[in-house]
Amino acid sequence: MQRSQRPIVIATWKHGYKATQKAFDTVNNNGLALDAVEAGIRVTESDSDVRTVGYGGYTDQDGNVTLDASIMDHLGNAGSVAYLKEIKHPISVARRIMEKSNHVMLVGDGAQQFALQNGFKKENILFNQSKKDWLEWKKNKNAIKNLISEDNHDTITLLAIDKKGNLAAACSTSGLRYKLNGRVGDSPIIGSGIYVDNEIGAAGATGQGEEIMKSVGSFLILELMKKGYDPQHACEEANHRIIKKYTKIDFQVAFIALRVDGKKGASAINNGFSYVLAQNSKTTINSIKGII
Ligand code: SD4
Repeated sequence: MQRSQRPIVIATWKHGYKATQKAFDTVNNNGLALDAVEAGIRVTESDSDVRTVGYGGYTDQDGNVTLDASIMDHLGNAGSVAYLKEIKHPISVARRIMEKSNHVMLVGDGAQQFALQNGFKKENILFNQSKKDWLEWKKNKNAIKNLISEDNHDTITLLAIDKKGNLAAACSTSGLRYKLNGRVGDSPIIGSGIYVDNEIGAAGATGQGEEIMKSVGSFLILELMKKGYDPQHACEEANHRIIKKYTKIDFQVAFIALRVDGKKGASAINNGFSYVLAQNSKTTINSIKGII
């Protein structure tokens, strides 16, 4: 298959606009796909308006912001962090783990220790409004029922192709709002939250992490593409495999994919999902109709 000669970036959710532009600028200026996805995700991690990524993220049930992130390059190298506290850019810690340690994944105190030893600073990442929202939620814990709403789902997942036709993927999240202390989602799990096979393409996920983990969604999409599914059908099939387990679905899962030739796919179980695409120096927000 002919590799794309033109840079392309795709991101989950419309809030990924600024991240997509940053990533696209990076690849468009001859940067690596890996640098592009990291740079893009850092934009969202710093943005307190995005309430489920980095600074500004919602807390867990105990009022702590705990972050998950992962990154993967065109050589199949991967790094990830989970349950990381008080560090503003988990995506950069994930990359440092990939590049500077013999491991793929560090969690909790160990991940924080590694970050501090590698030049990252401890910072207060609890946004005032997140604390207020948590105190409010504690008064009436049943108030959040709608797991499908965009407010509760906006992990940033970015996929990029650079001018050499190489791929990279990354994602970052504060996970599900008011999750149990210790809960980790799909985002830092290589193969679930993201996956790259530079011969085929890249895929990434957002939504109810438990469902994405149980189906190893991003790896599944790459394997389907290897079998000949185009990126759109591969994303849809990954969702169908989840849907067929249930008679009633009250959660959202969405996938995005990019093939080496530049063809993209995006699919969501429910309405409300959007993705951002940057191509030919044009960035667009695209809403997706849910499968069910
Ligand atoms: C998680 N998948 O922790 C993440 C949450 C998410 O959009 O994507 N929200 O389960």
